Amino acid sequence: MNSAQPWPGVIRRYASFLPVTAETPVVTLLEGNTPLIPVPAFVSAIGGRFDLRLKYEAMNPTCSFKDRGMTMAITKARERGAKVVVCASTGNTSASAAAYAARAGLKCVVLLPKGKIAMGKLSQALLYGATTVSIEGNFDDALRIVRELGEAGQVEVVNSVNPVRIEGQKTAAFEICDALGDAPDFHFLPVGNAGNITAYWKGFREYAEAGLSDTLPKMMGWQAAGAAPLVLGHPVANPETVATAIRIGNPASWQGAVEAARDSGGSIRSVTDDEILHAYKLLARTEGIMVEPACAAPLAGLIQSIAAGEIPDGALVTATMTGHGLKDPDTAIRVAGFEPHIVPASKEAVMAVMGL
Ligand code: AN7
Repeated sequence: MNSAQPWPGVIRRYASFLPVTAETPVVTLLEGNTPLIPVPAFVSAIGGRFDLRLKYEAMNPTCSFKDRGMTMAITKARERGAKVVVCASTGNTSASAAAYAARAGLKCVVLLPKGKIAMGKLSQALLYGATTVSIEGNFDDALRIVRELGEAGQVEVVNSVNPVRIEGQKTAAFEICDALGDAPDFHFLPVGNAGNITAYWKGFREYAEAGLSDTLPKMMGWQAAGAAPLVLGHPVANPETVATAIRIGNPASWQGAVEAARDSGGSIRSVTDDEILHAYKLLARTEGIMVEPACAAPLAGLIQSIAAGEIPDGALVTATMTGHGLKDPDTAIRVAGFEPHIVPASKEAVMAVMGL
């Protein structure tokens, strides 16, 4: 694409890789084209000797990677003449669905696990005008109900069980290859419902098959220890983790995730909540980059991989930072470890705080 032209969103940019035609009524908020940020200070703080770049998906219109799949899902829903879209969500899918449905003039219904949604995400679904339903259960319960609604045939399901979601999300792998000139050696990312690891692996393979990249990365997926069905090899009935985005016990794209790890020579492993929060704070303090807790799972995973001697010196490593830190301000304030100093409105009082 001519770099002098404005970014057209992921569907128009990568149309030849997507199930669209010239007549498809594209619904876009100009998602994609997110930065790939080098983070040398973080790498040195964790004792690595490699080049790490973060695919900062927080820069999408609703501040998560979900917008790549949602532009596809809502576009196809409109093409098919659907009137109502519905999804289950740990928060980001609902924010994205609500935004793109508003843009398309479709009715949107989101099913959320009661009390386990980060405040930023809930605020988005509500403000975009989605009918917001709190299920007295977890994400897996909500997705089961959504599948049942889909089978009844009156609504369009926009969860990643809808294959066009995966198609849209694979564009992030294309962008990484475009930015680097080839695929990285390793790609790290968080795994919840497992759509994204499936999508990235598909994207990396399709770009290589098209001759636009030469190599394939090892796919390194990370779950939270309290919600690690892919690591344990069986569904988890009551998943728990501080990283509510990936609080999922029975991932829909189970098979896709297993294949991505196996076929790429990578793995899917887990990190504890303590490891997640350590990496979350460390990234913020060393690089000035705020991500939501789920994104810190692959960062904590990198620390494990360094200890295991898995990352050769000089390797090129990418990691997806799937959502913005502002999605979950409560966790940020809790983890920060201090609160504002409250002082009288005088220069002297501020100087005292500064130790002057
Ligand atoms: C920030 O929004 O499942 O493995 O319902 O929000 O593709 O599910 C979110 C998942 C990682 C995991 N990081 O991706 C939902 C939802 C963030 C996320 C994941 C999610 P998948």
